Amino acid sequence: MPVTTTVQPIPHVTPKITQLFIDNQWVNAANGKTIPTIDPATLEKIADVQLGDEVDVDKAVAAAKSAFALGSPWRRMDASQRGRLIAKVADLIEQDTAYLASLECRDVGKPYLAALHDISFVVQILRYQSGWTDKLCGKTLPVDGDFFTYTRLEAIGVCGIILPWNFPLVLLAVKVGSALAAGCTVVIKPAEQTPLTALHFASICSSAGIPSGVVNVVTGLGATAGAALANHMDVDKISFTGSTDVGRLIMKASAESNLKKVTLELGGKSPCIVFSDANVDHAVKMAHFALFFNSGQACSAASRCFVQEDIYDEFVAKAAQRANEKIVGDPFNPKTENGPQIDAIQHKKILELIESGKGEGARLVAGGGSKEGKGFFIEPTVFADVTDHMRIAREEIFGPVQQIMKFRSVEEVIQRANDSNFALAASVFTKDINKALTIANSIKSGIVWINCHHVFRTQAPFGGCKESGMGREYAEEGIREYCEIKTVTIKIPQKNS
Ligand code: TXE
Repeated sequence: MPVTTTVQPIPHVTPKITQLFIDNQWVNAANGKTIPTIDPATLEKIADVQLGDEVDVDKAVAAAKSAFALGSPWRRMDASQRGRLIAKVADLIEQDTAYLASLECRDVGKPYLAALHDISFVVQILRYQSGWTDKLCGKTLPVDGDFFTYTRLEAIGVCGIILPWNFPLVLLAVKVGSALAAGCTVVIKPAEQTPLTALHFASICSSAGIPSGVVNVVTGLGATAGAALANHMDVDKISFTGSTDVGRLIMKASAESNLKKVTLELGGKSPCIVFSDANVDHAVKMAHFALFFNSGQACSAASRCFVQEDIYDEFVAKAAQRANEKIVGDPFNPKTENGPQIDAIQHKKILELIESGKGEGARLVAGGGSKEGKGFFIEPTVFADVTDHMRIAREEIFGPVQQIMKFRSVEEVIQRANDSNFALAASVFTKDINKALTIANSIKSGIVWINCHHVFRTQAPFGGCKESGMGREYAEEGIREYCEIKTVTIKIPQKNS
């Protein structure tokens, strides 16, 4: 997707808004507390935002419930008008590209160019969803007997949207845009590390004319604000992206409260399979991108790279060289390829896993430690000769650490690639279409990329199997996740087929 560098960044950007957004009002948290949000590249405080908790979540859910009440302006609005409002939100986001990309760059620590790309993708997502509002149709059904039956797609209701910090505005747009397209109302709980763009999104929704209470944002911690949403009796659905551990807590909260619907987009340990007939330079470049994209903080990161034995040594040498050349540093420097990790907890977790790799006998061929300087930087790291039982081959590292393993045959690599609790994505590099399709049909995962990786498109569904989650996002499927199907049957005197 084309991204223009002519949109200049605002390097020391600070947020215009730091309050909660409830029922179209900007308010402080009821407890009067705030929480700082930190720039992970400099460790400077960007701003203090409200530390919302259960009390604020209750108010936001009440507002969202009332906005969804029968006869409300949102419920009575034409579907086409709902679409126009979502499209208006997209237009306003596009107008604020420099501000939003700069905020995202500073709050997440992602390179400005990558942040620009995110904002451009957000606009595409919302425009796509805006076109779906008046095309979500039920069916008429030829049922047995003298009846006329049709189905209606109805909005689920109040949706709790719990977000992570790796793609804050993209994931917000995917979830909230789909929910609004279906006619739902939302309470958004951004990640505590990256709350800023969600607050600006709320102000844009208000400017676009989205009715009061339809979009609400409560910033705060997962264990309080997030858990309050997951346990709430008036929340009809939770859409969550984050860790598998918290995904389990959300399912449990649903089971123990009102059996709200749940969509989960969780961790991964995605394989990237490189056959010896592939173009090695292209495969090295793509496997590198597949892992190091967003500093390794992507759920579909290719964190198990299986390389066929004949090209293994060449691949390892080139992969190490590419990692050593990577420019890691100030996200506002246009030459920077990777910024820091999000926070001290992730930084520590990644370094600990790197040490486990060294300890378990993997061969370190690039990086291997923290990078000098203030922020949460880690050297681009590559391990070769990784075996399937090492922790770095089994656990989600979520950092710039590539694992390379050797394989011999198609059958062997299929068995090894499938030997994981996760099943989100996979990629395969080969010139042989039969091999590519054999892999595509045999790997358990929600997504397979052939001779490419991380191709995210608003028209194509995305989501995982096994412990990588449930449900799909993007595309028509993603919007249908926010709908219930109602079957209406009418007794008729006599049918004529
Ligand atoms: O995630 P959490 P963390 C993975 C990745 C990473 C690990 C931990 O492996 O290293 O998770 O990251 C909210 N009830 N991913 O700790 O805790 C929290 O406030 C309700 C993969 O940041 O799952 C935040 O808004 N909500 C992933 C969101 O959940 C709760 C992206 C995610 O936080 C909660 C991020 C609770 N009890 C991490 N506890 C991906 N799939 O892309 C926390 N939260």
